[in-house]
Formats: sequence, C-alpha cells, structure tokens
Amino acid sequence: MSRKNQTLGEFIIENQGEFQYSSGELSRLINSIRLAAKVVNHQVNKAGLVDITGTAGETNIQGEDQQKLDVMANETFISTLTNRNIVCGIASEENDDFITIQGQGEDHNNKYVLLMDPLDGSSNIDVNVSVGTIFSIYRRITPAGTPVKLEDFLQPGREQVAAGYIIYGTSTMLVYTTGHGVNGFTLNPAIGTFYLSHPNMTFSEMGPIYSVNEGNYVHFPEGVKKYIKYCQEEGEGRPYTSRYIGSLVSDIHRNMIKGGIYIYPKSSRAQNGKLRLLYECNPMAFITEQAGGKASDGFTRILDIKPKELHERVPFFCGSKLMVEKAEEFMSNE
Ligand code: AHM
Ligand code: MG
Repeated sequence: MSRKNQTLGEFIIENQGEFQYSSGELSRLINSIRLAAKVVNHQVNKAGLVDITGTAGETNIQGEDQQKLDVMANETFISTLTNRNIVCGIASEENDDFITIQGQGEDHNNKYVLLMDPLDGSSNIDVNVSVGTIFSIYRRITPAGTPVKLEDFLQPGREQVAAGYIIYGTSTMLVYTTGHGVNGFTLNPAIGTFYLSHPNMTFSEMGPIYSVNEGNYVHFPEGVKKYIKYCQEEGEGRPYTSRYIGSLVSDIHRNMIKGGIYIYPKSSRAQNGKLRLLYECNPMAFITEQAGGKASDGFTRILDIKPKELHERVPFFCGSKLMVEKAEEFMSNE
C-alpha cells in the first residue's frame, strides 16, 4: 500500500506484513540503512566544501585507490548496523573479508547478512557527479547464534530478501525492494525525511537508451560490438541515444525511469568485466526484475549464478526486458 505524502518510515511499517518471515527485524534493518544513508548523504554533500576529497592513501583488495568518502561511507554503514546489533554479518566492497557481528543475548540470533558497495562510482566524487550506495540482504543459512560463515554470503541472488540503492544526486533517493515491487523515496533535506516519490517503479519493455563504455569497444566480444552497431542503426525506435555516466546506480536509475539497457561486458582485458556479482550486480538485478526488467551476464540470469567468492566479477546486461533479450541474441550468435 502506498499513499500520498507517505514517509519511508511509515511505508516500512505499513508494508511489513507483506514479508513472509516478518518479525520486524527486516524493517529495523531497512530503518538503519535509512539512517546511515542520511549520514552519508550529509558527508557526500559536503565534499566540495571541506578537504575530504581525494584518496585516503590506501588500496582496497582489488588494487583500486580508496577515496576518503569511500572509507567514511563504509564506516558509517558498518557502525550504524553494528551498533544496532541488527545483522549477523556484513560484506563490503571495501573490506577484504566479511565481518562477523557477535550480538549479545537474544541479538545473537540476528538472521540477516548484508552485502554492500558503500559508495559506488566514487571516482566521480571529485567532479561532482552522482554516486550511490548499493545493498543486498539475505537470510543466513548457517544456524542462528553461531558466527556467520562464507556460505551465508555466497548465496545465489534469487535468495535475496531485499535489495536497494541510495543515489546521491541532484536529490537523494533511496530505492528498494523486498520482492513486492520497487519503490523510490526522495529525501527532503530540510527536515531529513524520505518521502515516497516514485511508487511502483517499472522498466518499460523497450526504451530509447543504451549505456556502455564505448571507449572499450575494441576489447569487447563480437556479440557486444554487433549489438552496439544495432543500437546505432535506423530501425524500430532506433538509433537509440547513448547515455553513460560511469556511475552504476545513476545509469540504472535513469534507465529504469526512461527505459534502456546498461551493459558492462567482459573484454579482452577483463575476462569477467568489472562489476562485482554480490554487491553490485545481484542487488541491481533483483531491483530490475522486480521492476519488470531483465538482468543477465549475456547468457545466464544473474540471479541464478552461484557465487564462488566474495569479490567475484561478472559481465552485466541489465534493463528493459526486450532490449536485454536482443543483446543476448547477439551474444548467442557468437
Ligand atoms: P567502483 O566500484 O570502483 O566505483 O566501480 C564501479 C563503477 C560503476 O559505478 C560504473 O558503472 C563502472 O565502474 C564504470 O566503469 P568504467 O569507468 O570502466 O566505465
Ligand atoms: Mg562499486
């Protein structure tokens, strides 16, 4: 149920009953994410004002520079969730290994694990382009009351109980699903409250946009090269327009609103592409499917892939259903 002027807090409570295991724990978790999002939003919005941009001088497990705001966002989400004893484990793009959270007494029975990219697209911060947080939530599969194990995090994406993203853009939005459609909430910064602004978000079956980093064209598989040419040819609704921000959350968010396809394929330089399965592609794929779209690695449904490791990468084709299917057709012909 959604209604005019509904706040995110009200929406969470009013829709709690939709969730089959409802005990309030997932609601408390989403509420904590909402709180952390506001803190990170505040930090991101100050980025141009104080000297907190630039790298923190450390490198994450994938050999990339960590931006200072990456570190802050990571710490904010981890401490918000840890202090509230609300999950039993967290995996983050910024941490080599997962974190085990040992609660006290009854809290020891927390049943959810959270995987996240605390600040995706962070190379865009210094040029004032939108960045985002992505999160994915599963029920643990090992027994409650024991420390979490790797297998709790390596579940196929179809087992997600909730997923979402926060986009720190011209306005800040939190968009999420618990498997009952996708809803978007916009932050009113004056009073620090998220309001339902985009109820029941959907991907149109076809759209006017294709989004891919064409600078890598010569390294792409033949199927992708041919699909890009197809996007540029005259035809039904074509040529499509090209839009690529290089910030996954913003690119997918725009395409969900306007209709389109996002592709980050494998290349001769990166056999599995760039994006990470567990905390980038899976949550975006869950949201996309819940919005009527489709997400695959070019051949296989993203949500059916059995993960092998925490930071694994996967090619990503995501967006309007018929467009993804067309791209898959080009891939299968190769
Ligand atoms: P990051 O997690 O290091 O920020 O990288 C992920 C980002 C995505 O937001 C974006 O879609 C992609 O990298 C852009 O990569 P490229 O610059 O190779 O096009
Ligand atoms: Mg990322």
